[in-house]
Amino acid sequence: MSYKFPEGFLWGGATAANQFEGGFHEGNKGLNIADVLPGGKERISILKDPGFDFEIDPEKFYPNHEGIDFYNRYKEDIALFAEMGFKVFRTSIAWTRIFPNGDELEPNEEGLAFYDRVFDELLKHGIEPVVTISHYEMPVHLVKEYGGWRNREVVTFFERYVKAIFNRYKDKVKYWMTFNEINSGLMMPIMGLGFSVHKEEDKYGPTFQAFHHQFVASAKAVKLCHEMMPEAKIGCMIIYAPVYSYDSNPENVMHAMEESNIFNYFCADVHVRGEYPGYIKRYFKENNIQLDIEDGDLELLKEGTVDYIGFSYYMSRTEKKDKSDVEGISGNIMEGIKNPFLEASDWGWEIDPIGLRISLNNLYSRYQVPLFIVENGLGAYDKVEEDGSINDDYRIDYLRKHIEQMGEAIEDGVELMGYTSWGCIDLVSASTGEMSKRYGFIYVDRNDDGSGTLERSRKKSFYWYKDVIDSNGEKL
Ligand code: BGP
Repeated sequence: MSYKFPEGFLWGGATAANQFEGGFHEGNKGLNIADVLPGGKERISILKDPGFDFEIDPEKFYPNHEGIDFYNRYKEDIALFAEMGFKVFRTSIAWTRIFPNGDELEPNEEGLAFYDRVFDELLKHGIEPVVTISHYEMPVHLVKEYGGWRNREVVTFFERYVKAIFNRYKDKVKYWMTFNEINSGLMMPIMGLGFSVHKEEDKYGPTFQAFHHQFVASAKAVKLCHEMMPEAKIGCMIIYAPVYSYDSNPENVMHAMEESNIFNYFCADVHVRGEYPGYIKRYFKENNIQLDIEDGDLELLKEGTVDYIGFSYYMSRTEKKDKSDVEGISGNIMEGIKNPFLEASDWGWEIDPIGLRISLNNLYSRYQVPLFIVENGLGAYDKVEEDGSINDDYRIDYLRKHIEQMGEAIEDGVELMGYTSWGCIDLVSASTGEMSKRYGFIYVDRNDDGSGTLERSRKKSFYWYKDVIDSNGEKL
């Protein structure tokens, strides 16, 4: 069956500054959180239990320092995106390139000039940039000196950063997003909140206070964007994973609903509806959480609601109230009960294309705002054949099945703006810090230990995706 995607559908790929730019010291860039994260098992344990120092150990390898060197190779990479026919390219701006420490008064010209070069190059090829303002990073200095997002002052620094980038790129960027996967902060405080939660007793109250500061910061960015760029669109960005009940026991169904409220909807409710939902107020009351909300904050949340929802979709989750009698946990970071109907990636992420149609319908029926899938894809080990080819049929199969479900959801009436598959060029994995968890259409010769030529080559999926875009999704 072939699907009809709307005219002007935004096909493309997605990346994040800290995972692919490299050049961590170039152009006066300051240190950000990703720069002090090691790779491998050590990273996963830090992500699960944040709390460590921020010093760089000269003996250790830090995968994000060089990334895949997009900083120097952006022209070559953008030419490859153009060859696939990308309409849009999603990336993020590194806060530390613009304000190296985060609390300076004036932006760093070298950092601003770098993104000018990138956006100009994209536009030259007819590719619109889609820009995440903050993707899993913040200046280390702001965390050390101010305690990250727990501190209200950080909102002021963020606002200064946002003003600087809006001012500079207002004629170049039409699609913006505020905080990447803001809701994953519930699972990974280290990323969502930038190392701001260190102690067990700090986990809840300060986490929600930090969320409040991010909501205020986001609303300010949205308002500013609307004032400065009336033609532009600005969205939130959440991670979405439909939560299935383990069985039809109403206790478990209710539990799945509660999990979904907190995980999938809490942040989106504030971003899209501009107010704290009832279930979270109840949660605050029952857990004795009192937020410090300043005068005008609640009005601001109402005034700064987003134009669209950007979201990532990788998997669904299965939940049960009492897990003591179930065997098998899925996932490496976001854990759930194993779903016997689904297969999983090598990292335990359960592959569920129909879950994407469910997600699209859930989100659209709840909010009635345009949706934009800004991440989706299969992390896999790739094998380079002797002749240099990479036959990633498993990736094609994964993407095809997900795009088909997007087609179904569009038939269901969902308003979908576009699709940018994650890691369109191989890059450093966020959860493992490794290169070997690859998502790309473009292979990058770089290994987990930092060896490799960094040479780029086209995988089989490169040609497949080119055809998908060429045919506006008809040829899958
Ligand atoms: C999302 C993040 C990305 C990205 C992706 C894949 O959660 O927004 O930054 O990395 O997941 O995750 P991983 O790199 O761990 O495979």
